[in-house]
Amino acid sequence: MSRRHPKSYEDLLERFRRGETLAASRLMSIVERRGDEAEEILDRLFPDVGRAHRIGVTGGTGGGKSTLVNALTRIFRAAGNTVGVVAEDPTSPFSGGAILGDRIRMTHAVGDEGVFVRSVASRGSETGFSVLAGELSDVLDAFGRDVILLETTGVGQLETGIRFVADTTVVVFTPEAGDEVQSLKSGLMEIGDVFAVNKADRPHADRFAKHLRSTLEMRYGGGDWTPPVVKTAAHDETGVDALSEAVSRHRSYLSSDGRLAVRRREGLERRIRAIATEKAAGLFWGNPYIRARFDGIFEEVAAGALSPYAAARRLAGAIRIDESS
Ligand SMILES: Nc1nc2c(ncn2[C@@H]2O[C@H](COP(=O)(O)OP(=O)(O)OP(=O)(O)O)[C@@H](O)[C@H]2O)c(=O)[nH]1
Ligand SMILES: [Mg+2]
Repeated sequence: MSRRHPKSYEDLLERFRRGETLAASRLMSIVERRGDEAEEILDRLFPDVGRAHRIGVTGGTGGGKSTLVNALTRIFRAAGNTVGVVAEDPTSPFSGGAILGDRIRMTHAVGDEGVFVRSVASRGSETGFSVLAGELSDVLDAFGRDVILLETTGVGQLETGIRFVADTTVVVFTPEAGDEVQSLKSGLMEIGDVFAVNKADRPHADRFAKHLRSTLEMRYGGGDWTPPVVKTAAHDETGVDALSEAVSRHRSYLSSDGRLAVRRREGLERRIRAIATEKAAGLFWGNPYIRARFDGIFEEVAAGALSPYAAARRLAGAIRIDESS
């Protein structure tokens, strides 16, 4: 019982505020587990959040996102920034994330207190990875990290959520055959503030980059910001300086005319809605009235006497009756 008492993290918060990496790591574990304690911690940290530049790095599997994040880390460190990294690990619940350590080769983090790396299993998250990524970023932000790099896989229907967490979203494409058509049609086109054509050491990189540039020019040309396209070869860090410059230019762009504030407001709104929806669903399924009636209604559907929609309407309607009584 006493472990659940708020006092159990009071000491952690104090050590966190003194800059202890281990305390930050523990707080992130609590946030990752979610629940009341996680919420209280995030409530407490919120006033200290908002200073860091949050950079999302997303794209298809194996495109070189981790390699780019590692290279960008070196560049941001060299410029005097502290760095936090949150990397989504899409490992299935079956393999349990055991190979996590091998997947992310953060060589520029080794032995450097100024770099904090956290990999997170994205499995089992109903709101997608982005809400958790935002919360973990809050912890790193309150910890005083200047730059936060968020690696997410840009696959699946929740792929675009990172756009609402990151100030700057870097979309990573590769020039591989077949990607051209697929990539340019994907939701990733909508969310990139900066595009990297990685594995530029491979054939057709120029052609792909040109095509991407003209597509973006058509879409955004004449506007305030046309997303730049940077060719990179992350494995030997070619072009990564140019990529970090493009990211910094986007940050400057956001800083003028209150754009950053507008963007963050949008992100916060999304986040509140996602959390509230999750809470409402929890209340619904935890409601004694619903619990008591579910089995009976379900049996009616199973017996063919009621349609699934009619059953759901009856359940949802019951909440209203329950609340007004
Ligand atoms: N030839 C070449 N290989 C690269 C380049 N960048 C990364 N790689 C290699 O591509 C492989 C995948 O790189 P990662 O950085 O793990 O890619 P990722 O997008 O993080 O992969 P997931 O997180 O598994 O989706 C590794 O073997 C890298 O060494 C590049 O620019 N050129
Ligand atoms: Mg990776």
